[in-house]
Amino acid sequence: LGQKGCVIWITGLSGSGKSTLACTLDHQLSKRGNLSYVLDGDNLRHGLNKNLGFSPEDRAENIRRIGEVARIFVDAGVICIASAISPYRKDRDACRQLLQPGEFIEVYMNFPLKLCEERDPKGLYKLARAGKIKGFTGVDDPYEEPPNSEIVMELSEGKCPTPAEMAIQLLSYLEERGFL
Ligand code: GGZ
Repeated sequence: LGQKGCVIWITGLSGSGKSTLACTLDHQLSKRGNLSYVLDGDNLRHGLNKNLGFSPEDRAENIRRIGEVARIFVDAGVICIASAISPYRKDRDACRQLLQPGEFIEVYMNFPLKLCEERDPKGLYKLARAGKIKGFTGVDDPYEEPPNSEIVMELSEGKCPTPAEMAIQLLSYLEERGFL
């Protein structure tokens, strides 16, 4: 395959662009002839994780399962792109511990809550502010910022890299570290 398995773990608030980046990177990798697979939190909640809600325990279990599946992909030599809010530090760190040093590449989408809320592609922030969804990340459930992600995407109103630009940055990172 000319690649080595690893996990690109994309964390950040709802509406911060995790899924879009995951999908863009996935396409760029397949164009180069690499084998990758996206594990998207929201999608997996329709199948593997459909018995889970958004309590802290259920989120922990959601992230644990995604981490274990990611580990299987890495074992098979696949570049696994996981995108989930993964709001709690201990859950993300437990996934990191499943892998060899360097194989877990955390990407933090540092996008201000205010802007995620303005985007609100599915109208969920609006529902959360109205009290119709309880325990929504960033509104009434915490997002614990990652203190030392391998990569931080600094996103703000003025300067915003496009998903394609961010994906290229990730490809360079993978090349530099010998995964591609
Ligand atoms: C956060 C929620 C919630 C609550 C439903 N809190 O932006 P989306 O809509 O499409 O993606 C979000 C998705 C979050 O699933 P994850 O598996 O990534 O979450 S976690 O890592 O915390 O387990 C959002 C939607 O589900 N959603 N209710 N209460 N996001």
